[in-house]
Amino acid sequence: MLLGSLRAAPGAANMQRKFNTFALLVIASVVCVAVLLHFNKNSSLTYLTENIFLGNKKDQPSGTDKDVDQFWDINSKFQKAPESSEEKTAKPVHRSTTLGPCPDTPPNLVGPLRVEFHLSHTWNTVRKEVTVPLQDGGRYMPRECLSEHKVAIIIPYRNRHEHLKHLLFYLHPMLVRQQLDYGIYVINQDGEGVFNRAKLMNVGFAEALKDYDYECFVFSDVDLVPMDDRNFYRCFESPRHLSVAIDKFNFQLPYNTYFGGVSAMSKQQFLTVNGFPNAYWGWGGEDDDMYKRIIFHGMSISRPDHITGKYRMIKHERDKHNEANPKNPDKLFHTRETMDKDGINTLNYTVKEIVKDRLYTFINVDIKAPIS
Ligand code: UD2
Ligand code: MN
Repeated sequence: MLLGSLRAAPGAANMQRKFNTFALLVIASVVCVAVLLHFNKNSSLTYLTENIFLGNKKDQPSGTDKDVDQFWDINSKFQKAPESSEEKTAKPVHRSTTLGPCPDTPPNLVGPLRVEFHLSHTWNTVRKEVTVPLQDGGRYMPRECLSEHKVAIIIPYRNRHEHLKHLLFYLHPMLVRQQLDYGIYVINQDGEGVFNRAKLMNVGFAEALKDYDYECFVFSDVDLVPMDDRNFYRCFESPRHLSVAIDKFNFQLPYNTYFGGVSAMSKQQFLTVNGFPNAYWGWGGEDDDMYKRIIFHGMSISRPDHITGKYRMIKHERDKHNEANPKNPDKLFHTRETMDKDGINTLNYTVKEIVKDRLYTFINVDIKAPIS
């Protein structure tokens, strides 16, 4: 169609007048809006728009709908016009202010784990292969959510380097998948005196609390590696026995009141029973004493099932200076009398050195051990 054909149409002059009036109205509106915008340059509307833009660009790179909603909530607090131009770019919204709690069931668990000890690692290969983002001292907290569980893992220790490497190789990735806010503490008994596993646990409890506000403590032998990441290293309503199905015992409890290997107690539960006894030097009995302390204080034991509670124990001989102590079984007849007089309230030790490795915090401690 050609432009000239419109002029020949009937009533064309009338149409032309209507069009001119409409065009004038449009131009007048545009001018009004421009004048309004000019005088409202510092209005909250402009400020909010800038903030959203900066926020989306800098702080919400992979924002979900929920993130955007929270972002709006936060920004609505800043709708007041800024006093100076610097204030416009200040106060970026940090993602941490919008982190929600981690879900009760962590999303990345894999269930049964393949655990093998035939390969020998060097410390360097373990450090390289444990790729999770740890802070010094074997500390971790999830970035994606706020963990509900502040857990210190306490490992009584002396001269078991190979075992520690195997354990950390498997444990760190599992604890990360469990979305714990955790730290690993290796409590090394200094010197050649008689070993005392329970006293080292007490030291670990006291020292970890100096480091961070832990609410839960997992006490673990160095040679026990969990075979299922659904076995939560966290605390429960009752003290928890975690190592319920160890290969060494044919994946069964050796006896019903068994509390050895790996256990978890909240800070409150541990303080209620006055911690572990300090009086069990050498091998045996200290785990049974803890079991009795728990029962005598009116608590019960919780446990995972025999599938999630599976463990492999690294094979070993009895260590030097940790022979079975024939005096220990007798002590178990007196737990009721001794438990409030011997424990975390009478603990005495000297820290000789603290080393923060990437994979663990190593605390070398003199526990005034008798020479065997
Ligand atoms: C059993 C229990 C253990 C504890 C012990 C009696 C199991 C799986 N474990 O372990 O919890 O009750 O009997 O005391 O039933 N350690 C060293 N260096 C040493 C000696 C011991 O690091 O020289 C540490 C290490 O963390 C070890 C733990 O103490 O795993 C227990 O000692 P063990 O492994 O020699 O005793 P075991 O396997 O009979
Ligand atoms: Mn062992």
